[in-house]
Amino acid sequence: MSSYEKAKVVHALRDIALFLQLKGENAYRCRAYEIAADRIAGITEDLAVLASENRLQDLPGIGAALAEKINELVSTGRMQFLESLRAEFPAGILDLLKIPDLGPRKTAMLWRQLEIGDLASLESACRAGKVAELKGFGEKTQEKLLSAIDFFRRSRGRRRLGDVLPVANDLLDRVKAVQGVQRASLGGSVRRFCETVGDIDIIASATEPQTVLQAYATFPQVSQILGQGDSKCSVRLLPDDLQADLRVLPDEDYATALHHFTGSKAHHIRLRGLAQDRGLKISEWGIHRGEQKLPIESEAQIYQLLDMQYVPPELREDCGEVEVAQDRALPQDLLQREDLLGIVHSHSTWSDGRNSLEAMAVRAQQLGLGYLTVTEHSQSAGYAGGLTFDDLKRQWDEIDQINEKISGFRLLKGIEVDILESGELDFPETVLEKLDVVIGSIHVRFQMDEEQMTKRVLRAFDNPHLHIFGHPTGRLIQSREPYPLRMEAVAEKAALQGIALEVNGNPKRLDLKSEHVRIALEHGTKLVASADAHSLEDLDNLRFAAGTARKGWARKGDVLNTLPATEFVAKLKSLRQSAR
Ligand code: DGT
Ligand code: CA
Ligand code: CA
Ligand code: ZN
Repeated sequence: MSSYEKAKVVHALRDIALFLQLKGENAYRCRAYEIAADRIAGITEDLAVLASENRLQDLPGIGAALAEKINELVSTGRMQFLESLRAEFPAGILDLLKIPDLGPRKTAMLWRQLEIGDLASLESACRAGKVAELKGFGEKTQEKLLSAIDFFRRSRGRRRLGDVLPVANDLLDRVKAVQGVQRASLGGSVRRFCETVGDIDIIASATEPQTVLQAYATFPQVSQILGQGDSKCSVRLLPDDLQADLRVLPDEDYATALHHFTGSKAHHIRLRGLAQDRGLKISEWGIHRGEQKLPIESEAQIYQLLDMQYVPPELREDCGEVEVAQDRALPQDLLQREDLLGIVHSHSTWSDGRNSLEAMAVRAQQLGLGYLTVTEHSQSAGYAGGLTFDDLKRQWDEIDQINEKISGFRLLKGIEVDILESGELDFPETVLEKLDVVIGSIHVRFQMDEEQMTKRVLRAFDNPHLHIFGHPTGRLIQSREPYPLRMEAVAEKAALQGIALEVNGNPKRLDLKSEHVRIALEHGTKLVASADAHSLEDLDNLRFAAGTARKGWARKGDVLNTLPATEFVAKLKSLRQSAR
């Protein structure tokens, strides 16, 4: 019996104690499981032997019933009692206990009185002020819980791609600068453009891997070395303990290693099957035919060997790409950041943005873009400095002046109009018809059921002046659940009515997410890839929008802001007109 399995028993007993406390069982019974867990943790004899000889119940604190449960777990790997307890609660409830300040007693109160069963529901209840109203909690505790949730996510959970990508790119640049490095790339979930990632993976080749690994371990951003071997070094990074794995190999192994450590695991499992059919073996160590290792210089060659098209990293998730690549039907014109010619969604100091219109225009032009659509919030959006019709008219004067001043670039007149609870838009048609670009978004009144919310959105699509549905699900990654919405129905009607769906590139949103992008495209819906810029720096969000759209299999032709300004505006209008 390994110590791992002893740990498993201890863990199970502790979980039982927690679940019983959550159920409000008497303290004595709960305590009995904790005592038993401590007892097992302390034994030096082999647990499997104790169990097989029926000697567990001789241990002080362990009765016949408990001994039987432990026997069951040791011999079958499962414990019915624990599984039935687990089934009574939401999967995320034990996560709550990892938050400092939340013991079993308080967690039980949250569960029984507010049905809070995971971090997401705890967070939304805190934000709605409901937790502060419970006896023994209060405003202060509620505040503390919110920041504890945030910290928990950052330090132990997965991280948002938007927070990790800049760190990963810095690290990669540093690796490339180490003497002797021949090739280097990001790998893993970061290279696949997953919206959250567990850690950073970098793959490099060099004539002397050891020197590179040693240099890596002394990079200034390294806070801790987790492990170092012949070809790998794992570290934690400042400031918040993000893990980063570097693998360095001789150059002849680079392509297969890059491919292996890019993943996903699910994609690889499929490829391994295909390789077997051809008498090949794919592994971390390369591609072998019998004992012979095949020389592989590029990832493209791996797919050639398997008689299929090259699969770009973003698509390697085993969600249909293998079959389609075998049929040689993968899109060859997947969207790239460079395909985007203009910004669709932006805010300036006129509403809740940080920079002036002119500054935004100048920066967008520097980024190589041809236009920027100004889409401030609408009149009822008091929370975000919404504009009245009078404000809009004054803004149009300013836009006209800037457009005269800057050549080769255009500010477009737009609005991000609130979709009200009824599904009506927050400006009359007489105002909306004067604008080049109308984005409709939901910013308030999220508490509707799926039927109501879907109806609200579909109703908005009947407004003849709406062009784009903004951040369609309202989610904030790891902090706010999407509102309930029937995406199939939304995509279908959007296609029918000629309304584009936004792929919002704010790295906290990524909304539509890539899975929804695919649903939208299957219905023939058009997309825009937007920055939702509230500052100069946010203009760079375009790369997150492009990457998310691409991961959802979007091609250049599916995305309207790959068109130049005049054609973009004309297309928005013609899509609506041909629908009616
Ligand atoms: P993450 O870090 O959780 O966001 O996701 P990944 O995909 O970056 O996973 P990670 O860092 O554990 O490993 C990087 C890649 O290495 C993974 O995508 C595929 C490959 N890999 C790692 N472990 C295994 C394994 O046990 N089997 C196979 N086939 N591949 C693995
Ligand atoms: Ca990873
Ligand atoms: Ca890793
Ligand atoms: Zn918005």
